[in-house]
Amino acid sequence: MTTMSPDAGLTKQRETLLRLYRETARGRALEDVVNQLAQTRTFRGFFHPGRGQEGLQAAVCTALNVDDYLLYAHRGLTYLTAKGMDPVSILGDFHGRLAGSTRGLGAGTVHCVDPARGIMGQGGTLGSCFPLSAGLALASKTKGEGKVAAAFFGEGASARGTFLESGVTAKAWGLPVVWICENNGWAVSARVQDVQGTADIAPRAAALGFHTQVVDGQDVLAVHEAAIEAIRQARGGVPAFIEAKTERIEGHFTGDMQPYRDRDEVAAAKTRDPLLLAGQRLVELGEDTAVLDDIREQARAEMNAADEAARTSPLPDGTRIHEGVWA
Ligand SMILES: Cc1ncc(C[n+]2csc(CCOP(=O)(O)OP(=O)(O)O)c2C)c(N)n1
Repeated sequence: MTTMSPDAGLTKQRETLLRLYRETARGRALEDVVNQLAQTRTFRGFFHPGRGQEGLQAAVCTALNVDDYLLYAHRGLTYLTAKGMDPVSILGDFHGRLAGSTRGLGAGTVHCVDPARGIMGQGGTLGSCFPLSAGLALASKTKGEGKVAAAFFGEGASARGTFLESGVTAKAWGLPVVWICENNGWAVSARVQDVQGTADIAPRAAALGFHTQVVDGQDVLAVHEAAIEAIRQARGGVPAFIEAKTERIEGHFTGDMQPYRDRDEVAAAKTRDPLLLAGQRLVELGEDTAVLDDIREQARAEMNAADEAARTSPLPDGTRIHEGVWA
C-alpha cells in the first residue's frame, strides 16, 4: 500500500477542488445566460434554476465515466456541462436552432440529449427516472458494458411509488444504479416535513438495501468523494444512493418570488453557496483569488460565446418535424 504525504494530499485536494470550482462556475454561467433568455421570453416554458445546487451536480457528474448513463433532473443545467456536453448544443435547444441536440425541435432543458456521453435526457414526469435508470442499468448489466446509470431527482420526486418499485427490483437484480437525491427541502412551495412527515430520505433507500450515504451538498469535495464510492459500489452490483442536503437559492422557476418562504431562510441559503464555499476553501489552501476570478470570467466568456453560436445557427426547415415519427 502506498501512502500520500500530507503535502501531496493537499496538492491533490487543491487540484480536485479547482476542477470542481471550474465546473460549478461553468454551470452557473450557463444558467445566467438561460435565466436571461427566460426573462426575455426567448423560449417557451419554464426554467428551474439550479442556483445553490450546481456544486453537487458538478461533483457527481465529474466522477462518472464519459460513457456512464445520466438521467438529469429539471433543477438547472450543470449536470450536462460537467458530463461534457457542448454548451452550444444545450443552448441550441433553448433557441430551437439546428445547433441544438434535437436539431431544431427546441423544448429546452427537458430534451437535451447526448448519447455519446451517456446523456439520455430527463424523464417527462417526476419519478420516471427510477424505472428509466433501472432499465439502463439492466441493459448495461445484460450486455456486460460495465456502465452505471446515474439518476438525479428532488426529495419531492422521491415520494413517487416508482421509487419503491424500481428500488426493490434494482436491489434484487443487483443493478448498477446510482440515485442522487438533491434534497433542497422544497417541492415548489411545499416544505418536505409538511408533505412527507420527515426531512430525511436516505433511510428509505437504506431499507431497500442500497449502499446509502448522506452528505452536505454544498461541500463539493465531500460530494465528489461520496460519488466515487457510490459509483464503485454500483459497478460492483450494489445499487447506491446519495442524499445531498442542499439549498434552493432561487424560486421554483425563474420569476417565482418565493412569497411562501421566510426571507431569513433564503438569506441563510445564500451563505451556503457552493461556489462561494469552494472558493473560500481554495484560498485557505493557498490559491490566489485572481485565479478564481479568472475561472469565473472564462466561464462567462465561454457561455456568452456559446449563446451567440446557438442563436445564429440556422432554423430547421419544415421537414425536420417529420423525422423520427414512426406512426
Ligand atoms: C408526476 C409529476 N408531478 C408533478 C410535476 C410538476 N412538478 C415539476 S417540478 C415539481 C417539484 C419537484 O420537487 P422536487 O422533486 O423536490 O425537486 P425540486 O424542484 O425541489 O428540485 C413538480 C411538482 C411533474 N413534473 N411530474
